[in-house]
Amino acid sequence: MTEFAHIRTHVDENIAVIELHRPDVLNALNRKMVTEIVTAMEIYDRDERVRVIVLTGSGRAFAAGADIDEMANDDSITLELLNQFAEWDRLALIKKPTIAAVHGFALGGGFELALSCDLLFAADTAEFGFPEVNIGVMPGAGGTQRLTKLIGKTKALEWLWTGERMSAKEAYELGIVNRVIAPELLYEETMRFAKKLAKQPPLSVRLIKEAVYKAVDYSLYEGMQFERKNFYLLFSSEDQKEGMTAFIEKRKPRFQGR
Ligand code: CO8
Repeated sequence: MTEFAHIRTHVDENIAVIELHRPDVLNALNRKMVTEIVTAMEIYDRDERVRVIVLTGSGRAFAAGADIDEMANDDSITLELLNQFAEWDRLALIKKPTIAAVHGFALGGGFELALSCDLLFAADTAEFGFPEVNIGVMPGAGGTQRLTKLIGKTKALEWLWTGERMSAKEAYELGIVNRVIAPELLYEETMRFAKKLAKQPPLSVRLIKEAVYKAVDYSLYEGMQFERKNFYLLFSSEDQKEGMTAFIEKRKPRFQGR
């Protein structure tokens, strides 16, 4: 396996495990880390030993979102030219089953990453949310699309507008999470399920996945193109600079609506 800086990987029987590993910043997703996650997923997707891919976080979070320090000074044109979200489109092309095992925070891009997986197992201490609105932006990697498809427009708007965090139990009740598990058993239970799934006929599992997403995601691509233009646009606003600067300076932001 390739050497990675921000993730750790291993294969246990026929389950590949990818662990986000920037614990000092709650696994905040910088661009290199996203590239590494997608690269590892693609390698395991083609690896004959592997039947299921599990994604998890080290330290006290799954991931607390995109790395705010990295993007605080971006502008709309830089983001358009970087085209970083093309990486996220590749995640949707993974053919094998993917399971997110989430403990602690799964916020912003971290929540989007968990929602990009096929199944989501959560520790009862997990907290999910889209706090982007609190720093003057919005989700950019599928959050507005995937959350709305899962829980409907009315509930999605409330969570996205308020930026409040939902508990694992709330996420379960909303149909976002498959299982809520005691934190000390999260990894073990996820692996047990993954190993059970790995015993199912791989081709059936693969083609069922493909068919289910045809039903769910028919217009996801169009939605995500639209979402990302809006995400880029917000980087022209003063409120984005204010929100992210305030976060970095550990003070309350003053938003002015422009
Ligand atoms: N980016 C950079 N650093 C972060 C982030 C982040 N998203 N989250 C936490 N950290 C850092 C903190 O700055 C802190 O670093 P230091 O020790 O050097 O001060 C360290 O992680 C620990 O964090 P806290 O001390 O703040 O820990 P608390 O337990 O007090 O608070 C919270 C935890 C509530 C999670 C808090 O850290 C927080 O609010 N984080 C930001 C959450 C957020 O706004 N996320 C959304 C980011 S925007 C986004 O995700 C846009 C998605 C676009 C597409 C995705 C592309 C990858």
